[in-house]
Amino acid sequence: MASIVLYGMNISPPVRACQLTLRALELEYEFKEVDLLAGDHRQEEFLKKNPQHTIPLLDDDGVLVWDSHAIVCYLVDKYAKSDELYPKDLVKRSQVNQRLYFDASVLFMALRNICAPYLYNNVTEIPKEKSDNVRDGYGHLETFLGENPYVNGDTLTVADFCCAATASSLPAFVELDAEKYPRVTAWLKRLQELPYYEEANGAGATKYVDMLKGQLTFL
Ligand SMILES: N[C@@H](CCC(=O)N[C@@H](CS)C(=O)NCC(=O)O)C(=O)O
Repeated sequence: MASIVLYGMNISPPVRACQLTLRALELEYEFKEVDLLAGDHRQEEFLKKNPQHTIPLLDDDGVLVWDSHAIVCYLVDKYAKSDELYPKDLVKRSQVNQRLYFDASVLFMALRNICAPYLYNNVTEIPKEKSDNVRDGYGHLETFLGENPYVNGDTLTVADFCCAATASSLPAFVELDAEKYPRVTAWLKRLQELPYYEEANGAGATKYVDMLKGQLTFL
């Protein structure tokens, strides 16, 4: 049995960010399905491992880490042959961290604040400020990218994995307008060329968008 276990569901963007990182690092891992809709994450056995009852959860031979951003950094720090995906240099790391916290606190929250009320309480009417938050998120990414291929410049980092896992799911709510956000559109296309992208993120993102698109009314 693999010593690394990832708990999750592939429709979940933060789970997919971890899968992208695991695949980029060529790590073997076991995937344990946690069905949020069936309430698996509220079962005692899961709560003992993650009292915050969120996926993804990483169990690395007994070391429990949750929050995708903490997981991807842990994986690179522990297993990567180079620090390219999560630089050790203080200044470079601070910039990658900024994008990671942006995903955690702004981009992903724009998604979660629409998705969770629908999935758990069947809230289908979405106030304009919530879809505006998605547009703001795309706008910030567009600015961060500037003329660069990746969100932190010339080099692919874990911040790309986290932001892309979320950004590729947001069209469930607001279409990514290629004319308005050409850099975001080109960046996502660039990431799609990674050999492991489709399996680690693409398929789950498509499933997520298909599941939600057309279910909601935007006010
Ligand atoms: N900041 C967290 C967010 C995790 C999160 O909210 N995951 C959702 C699924 S996409 C979840 O587990 N929801 C169940 C719950 O919060 O009870 C991360 O990046 O891991």
